[in-house]
Formats: sequence, C-alpha cells, structure tokens
Amino acid sequence: MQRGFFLGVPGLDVAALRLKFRGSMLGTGVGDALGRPLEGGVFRLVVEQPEFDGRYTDDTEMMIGVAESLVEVGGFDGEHMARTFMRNYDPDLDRAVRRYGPGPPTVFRLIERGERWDAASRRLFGGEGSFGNGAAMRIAPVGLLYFDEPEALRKITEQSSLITHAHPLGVEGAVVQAYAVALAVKSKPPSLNPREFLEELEAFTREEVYREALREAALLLDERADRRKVVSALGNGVEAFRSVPTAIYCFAANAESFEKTVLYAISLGGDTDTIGAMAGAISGAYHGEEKIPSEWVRKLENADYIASLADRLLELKLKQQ
Ligand code: AR6
Ligand code: MG
Repeated sequence: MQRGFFLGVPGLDVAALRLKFRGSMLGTGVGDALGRPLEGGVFRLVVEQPEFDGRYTDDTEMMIGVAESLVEVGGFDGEHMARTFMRNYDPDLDRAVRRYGPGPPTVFRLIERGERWDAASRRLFGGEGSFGNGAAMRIAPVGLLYFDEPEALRKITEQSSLITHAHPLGVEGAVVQAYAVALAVKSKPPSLNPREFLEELEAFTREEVYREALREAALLLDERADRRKVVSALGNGVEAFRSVPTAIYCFAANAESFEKTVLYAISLGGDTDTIGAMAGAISGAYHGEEKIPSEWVRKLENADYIASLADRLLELKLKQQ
C-alpha cells in the first residue's frame, strides 16, 4: 500500500483510517448507550441533555463479538463467531442491562444443543427467520474490514447475519448498514454529499423494500421533513426495514456532526439504542474518533477495549493488502 493514500483517496492514510475504525466502533457504543435509557419511548422534540451512564446493550456486545471473532480468526468463520457471541452472552446481565431480543438467545440454546451455526436461526419465527435489526446493529466491523471490497462485504455480512437472522430482510438490512459504514470510511469530511450517499446505497441494495425506503429518505432530506414525518415514513421499530433506513437518514440529514447525528437518532423514539448505535457507527466512520465528544467516550463502558479491537481490525486489514 502506498503511504498517504488508500484507494487513491487523498488523506486516507493509516492514521486517518485508525481514527475512522475507532470512530465507527466507539460510535456504535456511544449511540447505543445514549439510546438505552430512552428505548421504547415516544419521540421527543429535542434531547438536549441526554442521560448518559455509558452502559451499552446487546448491540455493542454483539459488535464486540463480531470484531473479536474476525481478529482472532484473521477473517470470517461462522462457527467461531457464533461461539464468540455465546461466550459473551450472560443471562443475568442480559436481563439487567443488555436486553437482547428473543431471537439470539434462542439461537444460542439451539447451537448449544448441537444445531449447526448456520441452521439454528432458520428455525425462528415459524421457519422464516428473524427480520429484526439485530444483524445490522452489530455489523460495523465487517463494514470496516471490507470497506473497499463490496462483494466480500456483501458475502461476509450475509454469512455473519445468518448466525441469528435468516430472513432476507434481516440480512439485507445488515448489508445496507455495512455498506453505509464502508462509504463513510471512504469519504473525507466535509466532502460527503448526502444525496449521492443515499443513491449509492440504493444502487447497492438488492431488496426493493430498502431501495424504496432509501428513495423516501432522499425526499425527506430535500424537504427537511420534521421528526413526525420521518418516523411515519421510515419507522423507528425493531424490524431491520423500519430502522436501518432511519439510521442512515439520521446520518445523511446531520452529516456535519457526530453529536447532532446521534442526538437526532435517539430523539425519534422507538428502538432508540439500535437506531443510535447504527447512526453512530456510520457517523463515527465518517468523522473519526476525535469528533466524538470525549466525555462520552470517557464514560463508555469498555471504551479502551473497543478502541484496541478497532486497532487490531485495522492491522488485519493492512495485512490483507
Ligand atoms: N415475523 C414476525 N416478527 C418478527 C420476525 C418475523 N419473521 N422477525 C423478527 N420479528 P429478534 P434482534 C420481530 O428477536 O433483531 C434488542 O433490543 C419479533 O417481535 O431477532 O436481535 C436489540 O437491541 C422479534 O421479537 O431480535 C434490538 O433493538 C423482534 O422482531 C432489537 O431488540 C426482534 O427480533 C432487535 O434485536
Ligand atoms: Mg439493544
């Protein structure tokens, strides 16, 4: 790799990438922890002084699992990643803080009883698999590791999603989110054009539900829609197709600031921790660690460990060049 250049993008050198990798993973944690106390609420007009104790939920715990597995194996291994999720899962902590959806712990029990890592999730929800946002909320490390390899990004996202989410809309939500992280890594602030960003995502996705939502997001951007309209058009639910486009919109409409992006995301109500986590992952990948308010990073649970995982992920990326 040439010094000072990555993919011909001026300024995207190793130092910039390090800040972006850290920014995306810490951004997931910060957005998740900001949204945690508000989960399930109705939207508020502005969240000016958010409660922030730095404790994160299943989103960040599973994102850590994705990154741990990728760096420990040196790439993707489904059995290993499933076992890593299971190693990190603690039922008592789940009830008190992490608050997993019902799907993943069910999958863990099935695998524990001998089901294959890529078969267990297919038994959920009457055999159609989960279309929850749980595969998308944890996907930042895959978007980072494969940011300049769209086909590998799609393939590894699909496989890693399948561990818990077998429904095509659950999987494609993760693909769209991973690609949003990748595009954010490749863009140097303040050069990103939010409209073109949405168009590139629309061109990449293979599911009409997401293409339509991304076109809707572009219209909302043009008309500077209010929150009520954003929630009614894009959603704030636990379904991937009612939250991934929303998180992407939160970033596109507030691309100039990490803080504005995540505060806007958690102000929409509903699944605030996950919409915050996904918007934070994209904005953090764009702006980098230094643009995340330091008080939030300082308070975030396991922030040093998350940053060290991001560094190891970048080392893996550089080794693969
Ligand atoms: N049919 C009907 N409902 C479904 C289906 C389906 N095929 N798939 C999902 N749901 P789950 P997650 C509904 O359990 O995606 C946590 O707080 C169903 O109501 O796979 O890992 C996370 O932080 C199901 O319970 O969980 C996220 O915010 C729900 O979607 C959120 O929960 C979630 O699917 C989702 O996490
Ligand atoms: Mg959560």
